[in-house]
Amino acid sequence: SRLCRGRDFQIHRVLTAFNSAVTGEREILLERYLEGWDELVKFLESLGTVIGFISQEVKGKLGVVRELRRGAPATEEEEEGGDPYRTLRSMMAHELRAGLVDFRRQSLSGCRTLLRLHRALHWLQLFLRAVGRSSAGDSMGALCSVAYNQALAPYHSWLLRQAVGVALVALPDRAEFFRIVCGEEEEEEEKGEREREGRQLLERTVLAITRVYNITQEAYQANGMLDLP
Ligand code: 1PZ
Repeated sequence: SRLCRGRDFQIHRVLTAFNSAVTGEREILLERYLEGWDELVKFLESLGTVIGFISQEVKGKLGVVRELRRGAPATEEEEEGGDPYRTLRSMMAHELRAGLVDFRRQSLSGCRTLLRLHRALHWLQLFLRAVGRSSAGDSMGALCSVAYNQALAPYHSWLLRQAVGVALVALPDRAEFFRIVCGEEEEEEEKGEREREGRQLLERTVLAITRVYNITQEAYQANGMLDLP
């Protein structure tokens, strides 16, 4: 096993973070949501340097939301001692009230920033579902780009789509993918077991992500924010 296990990607941490991001009132806790993404960044970083610009992009978006959160004292209208960036809905209410959300041109809001992560979560949902249904020999790059074309490409420029196409060619193969997701037992006979466990964890993770995605989607829809520039 590895020396620095704790810093490696662990899919169960993605599962835990996204599961605990949803409260009984169907609120999304931003801290947990961002933690889920932190773990996904570790996964991206384990895929190698060509994917580097994608993890940089995600880290940048996470940084923007965290920076806004740090710099936002609760106003009087908001709960006493309350953190306006505690949940997705409180962030939306706060930024709308503070006039931070620009519906016509690009602005620096948590709402427009998290919307990019939200769309990426859609991509991830589609991709992981496809991976779960895949069989040995299927190309990860192909699964990736089918999901990309559906979930993200419509929001990206032609140039960016070409760059993504190049990056996806450098993706590891399916076996390597499962090794990253499920840990690395060396014994040959453990491979089948590892893949079964991996599939189960994948399924549960997809469910957790789907729940977060659907609640987030409703909140953006309710505020007419699905197209924020
Ligand atoms: C498993 C391999 C990963 C494949 C990733 C699939 C393709 C993702 C392509 C991401 C391109 C990132 C470059 C920057 C794009 C930005 O212009 C846009 C819009 O932001 P704006 O310019 O409006 O501020 N950013 C995004 O669309 C966010 C995309 C994040 C993609 C993350 C995908 C990985 C998810 C986790 C995987 C474990």
